[in-house]
Amino acid sequence: MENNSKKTALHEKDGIPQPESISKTALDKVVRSRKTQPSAATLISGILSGDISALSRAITLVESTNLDHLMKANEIIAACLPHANQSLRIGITGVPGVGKSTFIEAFGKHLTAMGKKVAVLAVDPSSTISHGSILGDKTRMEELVKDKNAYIRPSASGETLGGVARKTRETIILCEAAGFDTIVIETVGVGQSETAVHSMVDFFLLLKISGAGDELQGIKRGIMEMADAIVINKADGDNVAKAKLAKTEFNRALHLFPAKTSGWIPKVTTCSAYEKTGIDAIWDLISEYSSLVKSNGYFGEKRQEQNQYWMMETINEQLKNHFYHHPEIIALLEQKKKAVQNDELSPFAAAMDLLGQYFK
Ligand SMILES: Nc1nc2c(ncn2[C@@H]2O[C@H](COP(=O)(O)OP(=O)(O)OP(=O)(O)O)[C@@H](O)[C@H]2O)c(=O)[nH]1
Ligand SMILES: [Mg+2]
Repeated sequence: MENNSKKTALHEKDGIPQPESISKTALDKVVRSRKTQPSAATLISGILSGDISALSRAITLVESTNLDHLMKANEIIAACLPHANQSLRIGITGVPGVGKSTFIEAFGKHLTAMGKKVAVLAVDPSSTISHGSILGDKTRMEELVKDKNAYIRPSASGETLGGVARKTRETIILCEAAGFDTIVIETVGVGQSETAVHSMVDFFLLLKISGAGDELQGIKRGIMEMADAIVINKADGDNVAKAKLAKTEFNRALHLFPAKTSGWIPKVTTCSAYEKTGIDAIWDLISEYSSLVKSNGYFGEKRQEQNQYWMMETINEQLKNHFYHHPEIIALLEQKKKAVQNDELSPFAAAMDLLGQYFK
């Protein structure tokens, strides 16, 4: 009795043999599957034949921090690259609550109904823990999630925007090689994430809602400049008139910006993602943009420019990482920070000391 009281409720009675907590066959299966991770060649042929589970596995490798995984990812990307680039890449931004997820659901369904294959990705470096806004509200994309012609992947997590952006860039390539012809990349307007998304898409769409006649307040000039279209969402019910007014105001404001090198004049339109109205007109104007920039050569030029930009960005990112993770620099950096704080050293001199030490 005494002995028994020490035992927890999880213990079986003495004398009764303990069952194995894990079935041996199940365990063997797990071990075997771990050992037989598909090879790069298997994943490549899977992706090229449109196999979604191969695509997902490859994206997981792209997102990994394990060096072996990254090497495998690089091999896959290199093989996919000649099959990529056949899509239209659309960036969508807007403040939280503007209706991005609801819009992407309606827009995505519109596209798949037209026979397109749509991949939805996100760049949201703030969502390291929640794993991206997309996953958080997959309920808002209920229909699209179930659609076999759509693929939804939440934002990669990472410490830096540069890291998240690189993963998304590479994910675009994999999705395109898997046959997705329309890539939608969502971002919440935090930090520099809009600029990062702008530099990886062909068309940039700013989603807005009508306010109380102060539409232009608080909107960053840079974002207006980047936008190829401004779409005023929630143009339904009592909001219709206000949305129309907002459209006029945005149109007027856009005229104050210099002409775009693409030759495209940004458009303003209204929609209701909720009631699914105005969605077809948005696709029409994106198609109009696409044929314009493909015929005047801007489409290819911009993609080339973006490739160059990402090459340089990757170098910058890697150099910075290497510098800040250098053991000697880590120690010295704190010391120099203190010296600058105490006015013993100028910021410039401190930086030169650190760099001198690094390049020694
Ligand atoms: N009336 C109306 N409500 C809408 C419309 N689109 C979205 N909403 C509502 O607005 C709220 C926010 O929509 P979401 O799609 O989650 O917005 P979001 O931009 O993805 O928000 P975050 O993921 O937080 O950045 C939800 O309650 C939607 O139902 C619309 O066209 N009309
Ligand atoms: Mg959302």
